Amino acid sequence: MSNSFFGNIESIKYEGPESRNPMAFRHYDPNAEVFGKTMEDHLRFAVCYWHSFGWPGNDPFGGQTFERPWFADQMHGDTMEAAKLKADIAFQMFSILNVPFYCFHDFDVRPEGKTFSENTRNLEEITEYFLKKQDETGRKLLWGTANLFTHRRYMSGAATNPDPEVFAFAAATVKTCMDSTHKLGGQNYVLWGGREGYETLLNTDLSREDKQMGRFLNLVVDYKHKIGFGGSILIEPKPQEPTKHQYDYDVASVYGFLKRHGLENEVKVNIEQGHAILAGHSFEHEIALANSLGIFGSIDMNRNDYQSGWDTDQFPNNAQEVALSYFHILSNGGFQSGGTNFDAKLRRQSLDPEDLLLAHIGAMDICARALRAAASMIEDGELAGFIEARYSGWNDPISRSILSGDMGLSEIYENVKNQDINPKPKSGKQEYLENVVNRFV
Ligand code: XUL
Ligand code: CO
Repeated sequence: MSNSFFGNIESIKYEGPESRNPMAFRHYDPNAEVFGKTMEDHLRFAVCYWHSFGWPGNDPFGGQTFERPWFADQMHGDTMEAAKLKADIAFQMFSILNVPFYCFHDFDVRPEGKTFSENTRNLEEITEYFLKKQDETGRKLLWGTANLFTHRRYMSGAATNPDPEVFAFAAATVKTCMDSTHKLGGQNYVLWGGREGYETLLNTDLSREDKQMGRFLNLVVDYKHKIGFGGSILIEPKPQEPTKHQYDYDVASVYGFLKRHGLENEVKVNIEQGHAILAGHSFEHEIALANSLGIFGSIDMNRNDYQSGWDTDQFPNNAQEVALSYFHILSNGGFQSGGTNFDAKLRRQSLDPEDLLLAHIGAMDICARALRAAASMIEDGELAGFIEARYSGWNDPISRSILSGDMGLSEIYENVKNQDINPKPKSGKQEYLENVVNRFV
């Protein structure tokens, strides 16, 4: 194993806001108490395997820029030996950063086999290896997932493929990934339907594909109960890219889908910042909506470039946006099984191993600052108090009977006429509330 990948850096420590050491945290102090819990327990950070250890630095116009000792071109191909070296360095990085969790797709961690059985054997072997690494380092699995989008067999979708053999292959693959996640003590299992959508309606039957996807998710939920997996099943919404239109467009569409298939009490959402932006929403909108529908699960923390229009998966660096996101997460009681997974990648010019550390240090610091700001906003109470007061008119008996159904349209009409009701508009106070937020960020 290569101990020298990160040079002689052994661990990143909290040094406080005044520190100028680039290899130290200025805000993330895992043991600091915020709002009755340690920062570590609030934020539940996870490193994602695919961007940090799998991605070669390519973009639509250029190929590999990164050189990594575990890449196929440096080893003798995509081998188990390479997968184990990758795991050694990945777990080393989790420890250096003191990140408690990680997340992976099967495709990120094992060599790609020629057959289903070869894939399964490879996944089982690497799962055993991960178990040992988890024991040695004390790191834990936030979630596992199956990559049902890279291989050419999935070009027309996995669950929504017109070919039932692809559906079956994908379902069997998910079973193996759930087994691996369960064995590793994973706290969630994620499904992101990268190709569950369409390129053109000219070749697509929407109602069939919805039924197929509903059946697929029911199979997953049944299997979760069968094996006694105690974690949450999470769907990750995204509106498009790679397909023109993805069915799990946003939190609202996912909720409609879950209701249609009787799964709204079984499945929650993993919300990604960049996906929210692609859907034309803000991150906090998606989180707040998931809270109000009772399906909030976990987050993929990153940021999209606001000009490029792609899913650029950058590390977060906007304190205010991140603070408002954690404000909604904390207002809802904080993470249960979920956490903060950095689904973020370096820029392709960031070649040095230390760039991986610097990216995570900055991201963890931004989240820590944002967490403190969010906790202060809640402790202060002014924002919540304003909303409470804004709707307080609904507490009177007549307004209550409108909502409860006791008053119908004719009774409402009689009341407005008899009382000569004449509403007086009140200010929404947006600028004032934005100023309140700025007191804390
Ligand atoms: C793709 C994406 C995925 C999911 C897991 O945009 O976010 O990496 O997080 O499949
Ligand atoms: Co994601």
